[in-house]
Amino acid sequence: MPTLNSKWRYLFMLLGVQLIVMALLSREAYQKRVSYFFRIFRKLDFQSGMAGSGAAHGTNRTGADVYANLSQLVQPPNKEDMHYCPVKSPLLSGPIHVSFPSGLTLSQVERKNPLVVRGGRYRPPDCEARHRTAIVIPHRNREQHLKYLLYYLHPFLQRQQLSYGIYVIHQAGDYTFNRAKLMNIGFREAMREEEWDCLFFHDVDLIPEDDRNTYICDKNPKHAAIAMDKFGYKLPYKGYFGGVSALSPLHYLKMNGFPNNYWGWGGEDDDIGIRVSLAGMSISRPSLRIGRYKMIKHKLDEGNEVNPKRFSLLAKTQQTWKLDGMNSVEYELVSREYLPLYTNITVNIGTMHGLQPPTSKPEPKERAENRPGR
Ligand code: UDH
Ligand code: MN
Repeated sequence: MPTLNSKWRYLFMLLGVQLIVMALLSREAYQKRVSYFFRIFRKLDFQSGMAGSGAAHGTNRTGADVYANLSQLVQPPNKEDMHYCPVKSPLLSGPIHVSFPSGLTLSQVERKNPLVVRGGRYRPPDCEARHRTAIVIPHRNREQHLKYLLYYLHPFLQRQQLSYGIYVIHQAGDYTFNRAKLMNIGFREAMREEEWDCLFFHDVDLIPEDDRNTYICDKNPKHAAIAMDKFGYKLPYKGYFGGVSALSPLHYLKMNGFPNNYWGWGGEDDDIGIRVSLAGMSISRPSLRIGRYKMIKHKLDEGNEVNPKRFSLLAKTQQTWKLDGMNSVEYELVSREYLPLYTNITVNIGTMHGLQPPTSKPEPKERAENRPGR
């Protein structure tokens, strides 16, 4: 039988323990500890999702989880203590595991990237970025691919300690697709917003597989997607410039941007490659080991049929590159939306016969042709 005395002792002990717990919780590190536990729960939650899908795709698990070690990202005590980020990011780990889990949602991607702000912008929380990169993605009717790209690209860029923004340039209507023209529009609309020092022109279906493939510009225009799975992780031919490429604003303007007159599939990437040399530059490339990409499997899209004119256009690049490009791009801005994971820019680019039609589309909010870059 406990005596009255021992009851009081227990009561005091209990109170003491409560006081210690409260004192611990109220300390500065409380937040860190709570977020640490949240991160563990999120990690477990996601890993269970990925495990199922990896098996479903029959993939061998190679490379690191693209979100691994991003939990190291924390705010410094105050902003004045910020220094430039190191030349080589300590967050890099090399090969990244890429698979395509079914059931992934955009809000899951949002939750995995709490430091990404409106419009798909990010800057490292703990250091001043050395590079400011805009990603420009030509897009129509590939929402599923976009979701996967965002899932991988956000942490990939964060690992590289870049200041970055993601722009999706969405072609309105169902007239023939024009990838290169959408890139020109992306260049203008991105540069209008910020002084990016590098632009990555990025197909929506290509997922980088190695985080040492840094999304920064070189002295010369860079072809980043040098080793794609669909070409057996080799360069298909010497002048190939498709998939993912990186140009500084100076490079871009020097070659008068990309051609506007390739409607449908094919040819425009070779034209861009030719422009690089016509403008007196050469193509730089990462190593085959690092410039690796997985392409999400797909068929040729409706509205992007193979362009039968591509070879005759290519034969004339030397005569046309100064007349057709950034200095002649015409389009109507339909909308600009600052979404949580990217800035969506919807444009009417017309057809090979000009901007009209389509007329059945919603009234454009702003006319943007021939306006200066900023
Ligand atoms: N794109 C769209 N929507 C379209 C067409 C193209 O968003 O309707 C964009 C997208 O960013 C895509 C890029 O343009 O990644 C290039 O188009 P693509 O992916 O069709 O080009 P790719 O060279 O096509 O990958 C290869 C033809 C696929 C046929 C394979 C059959 N086995
Ligand atoms: Mn593709």
